[in-house]
Amino acid sequence: MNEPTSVPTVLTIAGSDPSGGAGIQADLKAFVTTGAYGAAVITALTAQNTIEVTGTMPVPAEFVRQQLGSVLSDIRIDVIKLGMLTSRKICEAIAPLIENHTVVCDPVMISTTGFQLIDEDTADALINAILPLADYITPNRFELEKLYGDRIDDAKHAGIELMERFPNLTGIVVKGGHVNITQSTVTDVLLYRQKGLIKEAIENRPRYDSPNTHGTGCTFASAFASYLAQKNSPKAAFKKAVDYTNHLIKISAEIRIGQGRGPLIHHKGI
Ligand code: PXL
Repeated sequence: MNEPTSVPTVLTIAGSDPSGGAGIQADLKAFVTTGAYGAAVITALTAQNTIEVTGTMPVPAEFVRQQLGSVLSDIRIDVIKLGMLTSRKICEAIAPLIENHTVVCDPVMISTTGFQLIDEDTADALINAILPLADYITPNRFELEKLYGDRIDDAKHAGIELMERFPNLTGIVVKGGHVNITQSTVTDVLLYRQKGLIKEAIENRPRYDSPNTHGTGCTFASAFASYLAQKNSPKAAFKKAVDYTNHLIKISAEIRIGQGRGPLIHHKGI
C-alpha cells in the first residue's frame, strides 16, 4: 500500500457562537476554506446572535482537558489555535498539553460589541500560564494594551517590548482594524523574530466599510494558523491571512445574515 496522504491539521480551542459568525464555528470555516483539516475543543457555550452576547457558560476545566487529551492522543496536530479561554482553571488545565505544539493565541477578551468575554482573573491566567508557551499572538489594539499592562501610544513599541518579555514568542500580529477608524487605510503589522533579531512586516489595505465584521478576529487568527500549518513562513502566512480576511470582508458586505453586525461568508473565500 502507498503511504497515506497527510493534510495540514489545525485544532482550535475556543468558545461556541451558535449564530455561526465567531468562535469555533468561524475557526472551522476558516480552516477548511484555507486548506487545512479542522478539529475543535470547546471551552464554553455562548448565547449570542449578530446583535448581542447574552451569556456564556464555561465548560468545566477537567472536561476541556479531557476533550484535548482525546484529540491529541489520536490525531497529529500541526498548529493549535487558541480563542476564548473562559477561566483560570481552563488556562491551567490546557497549558501542559499544548506546550510542545506550535500555538497561535488569539487573546480574546472583549467582543466587538463591547461584551467582556473573560474576567480579570482569567486574563491574568492567560498572561501568566498561556502567553509563556505561545508561539504567536494576534491581539487587536485593546488586547495589546491589556497584555502590555499599560496605555500605549505606539503599538510597535509595545509589541517589541512584549516580544522581549516573552522570548518564546516567534511573532505578534497587531491587527489594525480597530485603530484610527477615520483613516482610509488599515495597517496590520507582524513583528517576528529572525536569527535573534525582531523584524517587521507591514500590510496596508484600503479600509472597507462593511457592517458585517462579526468574527473577523477569529477568522484572521484561524487563517494565519492554517497557513502556518501549511508550512508558510510567518511573513507569508501573515500576508495570506490578511488577503483572505480582506477578501471575505469585501464579499460579505452586501450579504444579510441576521439583523445586527453580520458575519463573514467563508464559503466564497477561495
Ligand atoms: O471575536 C471574539 C469571540 C471569540 N469567541 C467567541 C465569541 C467572540 C465574540 O463574540 O463569542 C465564542
